[in-house]
Amino acid sequence: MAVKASKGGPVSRIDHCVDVHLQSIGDTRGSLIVANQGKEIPFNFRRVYFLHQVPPGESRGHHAHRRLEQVLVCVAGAVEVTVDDGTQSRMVPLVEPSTGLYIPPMIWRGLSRFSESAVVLSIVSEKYDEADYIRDYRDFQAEVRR
Ligand code: T46
Repeated sequence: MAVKASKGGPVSRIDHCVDVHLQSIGDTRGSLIVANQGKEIPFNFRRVYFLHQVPPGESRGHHAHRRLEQVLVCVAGAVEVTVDDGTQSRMVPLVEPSTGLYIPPMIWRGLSRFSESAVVLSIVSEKYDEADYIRDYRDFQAEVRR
């Protein structure tokens, strides 16, 4: 995971949202993609879930997590992920299953423009805990400023 400042300035929190390159093993039978804890996935993961059958025009997310770290991988189809650290935002298209996006804590994320039949895998560091969510953008900005 290489972290680089986005505009030549100091590294900010959004610069820690980086591509994750999964190991892809292909042969004549097709392709096998691997995510190893501690290698491609830079945290110990406790939970995996996926989003699918998202209706056209629908979006997901629109929240931040206080502690949770995440890697999102669009294992089928394509999706756009917008990440926002309260100061800067960036849109990251996920278009192929061997490249995911790492999202550290305290980043607002939204997923939109799901293609038909898109499946988005989420690998996360924490068990489900509603108290870890910040679901109001103004609350998020206030916590970022603190
Ligand atoms: C994220 C994006 C990409 C559970 O009961 N257990 C779970 O593990 C999860 C993830 C959700 N839920 C419940 C909570 C809600 O009642 O399922 C319902 C839908 O969850 P939510 O509205 O948070 O769904 P998304 O797609 O907006 O967000 C989810 C994850 O919650 C979130 O961590 O980053 O996918």
